[in-house]
Amino acid sequence: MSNHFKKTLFFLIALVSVTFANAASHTYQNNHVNKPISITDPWIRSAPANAPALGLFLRINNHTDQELRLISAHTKGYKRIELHRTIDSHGVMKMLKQTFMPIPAKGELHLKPGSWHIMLIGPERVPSEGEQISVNLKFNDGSAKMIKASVRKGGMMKHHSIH
Ligand SMILES: [Cu+2]
Repeated sequence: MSNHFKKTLFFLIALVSVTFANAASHTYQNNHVNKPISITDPWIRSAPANAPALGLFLRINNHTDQELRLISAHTKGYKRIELHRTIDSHGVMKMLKQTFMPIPAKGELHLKPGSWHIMLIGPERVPSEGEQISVNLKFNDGSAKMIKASVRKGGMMKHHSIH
């Protein structure tokens, strides 16, 4: 084997190894990117037939190392849908409209009564307990997630009538 040929062969082997290593890390990254966000236990609190609005709650987990934001929620049969946060302002519970909900890097945002929630306002028909409602959630990274929230009884939320 000529010296030149040996060098070329060595170079080719090195090149192939690097290519394989890249392919492997790519696969890993893609798998990771496939699931940047996971949603658990989406539910809607059951309400009387004349209720002006319904609360939607869930847990959102961010598996990336950057903050993600929930920017909107969409479903049929409501006048509008808003992102809300209930805060305690000098002993008075107030519901404030938010432009987004931050989900911390490698962290969780728990939407629950008395805290962050999605407000389904002006229902054409208030859904009954046990019904499942499809809701599409949109995030600032351009991704969207379709969830199915089941309607069930929930704990009391100190009430306020902003709607
Ligand atoms: Cu609200």
